[in-house]
Amino acid sequence: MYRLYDYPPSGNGYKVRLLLSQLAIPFDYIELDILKGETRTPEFLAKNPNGRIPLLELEPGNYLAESNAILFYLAQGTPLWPENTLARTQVLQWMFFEQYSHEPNIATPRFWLCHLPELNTYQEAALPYKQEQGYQALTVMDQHLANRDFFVQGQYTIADIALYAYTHVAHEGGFDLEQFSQVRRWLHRVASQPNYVPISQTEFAG
Ligand SMILES: N[C@@H](CCC(=O)N[C@@H](CS)C(=O)NCC(=O)O)C(=O)O
Repeated sequence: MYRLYDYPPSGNGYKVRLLLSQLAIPFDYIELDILKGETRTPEFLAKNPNGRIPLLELEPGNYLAESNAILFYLAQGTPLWPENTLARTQVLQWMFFEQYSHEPNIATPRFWLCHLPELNTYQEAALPYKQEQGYQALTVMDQHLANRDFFVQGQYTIADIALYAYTHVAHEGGFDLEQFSQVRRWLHRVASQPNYVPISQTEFAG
């Protein structure tokens, strides 16, 4: 059985939890506390030298890191990974967008504001810029969704899961989604998918 190493508030970890649940794939859930450095121990670094969750253990000693790579692996052969090459490439396009333009600007303010006792001088100075960049990413998403139900060819895919994870908790990073009506409608569509689980759920049938 798969074993997922994760930190419960993590949106990157949630992407994997959500997909495993939607595909009804059982898994063992191992909680680590990143605030206590539990991903930086020699034992964990032997599993993932990059010292980060999520980490999926496929079988004993065989690990996959990087949330979107894990989504790609798990979605093969399912409707969440489309059949045609252009659609597949568009899914990857949005997943790369998520990692470069979205997650660093929306997840990071959330982490700073919700999980750190106080901001250091670098974080205080960088926060407004990150939030401005985050709003730009949300604007791109809102425009794209103006005439679409989901990000790629009208079909629910792992691109939606990748982008949903931190968008639906963006308010925790100081973002107001009021002006992004298309994004808000899409959030409801994702949350209505079969076998949806909320980010707060960390109990899973193994
Ligand atoms: N690009 C990676 C980012 C992973 C990441 O930043 N994980 C954070 C939690 S969301 C982490 O493990 N931080 C612990 C640390 O850096 O020590 C992914 O998508 O999986």
